[in-house]
Amino acid sequence: MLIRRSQNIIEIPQPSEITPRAIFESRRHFIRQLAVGSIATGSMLELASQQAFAQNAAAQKLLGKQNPVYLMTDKTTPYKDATTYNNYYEFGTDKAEPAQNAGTLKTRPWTVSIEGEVKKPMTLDLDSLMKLAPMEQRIYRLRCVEGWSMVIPWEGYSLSALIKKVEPTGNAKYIEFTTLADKKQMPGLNSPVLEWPYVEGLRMDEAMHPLALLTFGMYGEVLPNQNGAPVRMVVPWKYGFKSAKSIVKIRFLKEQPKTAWNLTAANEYGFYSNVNPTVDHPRWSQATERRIGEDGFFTKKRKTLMFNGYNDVASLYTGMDLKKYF
Ligand SMILES: Nc1nc2c(c(=O)[nH]1)N[C@H]1C(S)=C(S)[C@@H](COP(=O)(O)O)O[C@H]1N2
Ligand SMILES: [Mo]
Repeated sequence: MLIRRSQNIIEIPQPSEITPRAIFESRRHFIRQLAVGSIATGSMLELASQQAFAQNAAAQKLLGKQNPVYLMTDKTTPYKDATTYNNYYEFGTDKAEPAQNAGTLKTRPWTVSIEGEVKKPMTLDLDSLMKLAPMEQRIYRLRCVEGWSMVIPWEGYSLSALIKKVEPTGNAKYIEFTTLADKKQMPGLNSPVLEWPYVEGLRMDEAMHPLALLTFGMYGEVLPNQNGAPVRMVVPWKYGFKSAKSIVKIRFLKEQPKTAWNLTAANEYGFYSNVNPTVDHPRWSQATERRIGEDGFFTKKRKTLMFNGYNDVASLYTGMDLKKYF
């Protein structure tokens, strides 16, 4: 369930599959209390975070202020699972390989250049980029096209803050993210599995949506390398591959960018790739998903929700045939 707050707290209830109603209701109450900022919850949250969050003693802390607009009743995925089951093909195609191989990624110094259809092109070092807007913590569900999902507390700010800063021209209709491709640091680049560098993109109005998060951390710490350090996107209403890791360049374009997965297999990976349980991938059903960390032989799969439950974005696609523009 996604909690949205405008003037009042508006809840968008989702069918709860396995939770007995009483527990579901009390959780709802708990979240509502959180959203209005009742006193007791600060410490309760802290307790929860100590249990579920950061377990990497060496990691640098990066705790954003929790944004009550983006909370979930779903349990957060254990840190261990979120950091050892990854897709990051630059470090290998096996889910365990990024955690094993990404130690070679050098995340400082790091710069991101912002180019193309903007009035103020700029190259920002990581610290300047991180200071551009207040760091928030948002709990988002991320759904991979392979049929699994995770729930992760991310640290970052809306990409729109950066977009406003560089002042796009009237020609800017799309935004392109290019990620690092350095053979010296990334053994996976020797494999022709994808066209390197890994490139992703969004339409401008999608990129401006407040949900689109420019992300620097998770679980109150800087991003582990395997999760896309030092800066990545998290676009929670789209399949995970749209959320590019380790971004080095952001370009504003007139035309739709050529994205890595779309170039590799256009019939399988559309440019939009909004989570949509009614449009199957040729090899995987998108109707259900398995939540990483709660796998077990008898674990029931969860129903996948339209836009991954982020119904807020629906208005971006009015009049569009989402079967055609998958
Ligand atoms: N640069 C880059 N970004 C990437 C990928 C990748 O292989 N390379 N994999 C994508 C895919 S398929 C998914 S599901 C998510 C996984 O993010 P996570 O490991 O933080 O869960 O990252 C996305 N971003
Ligand atoms: Mo994915």
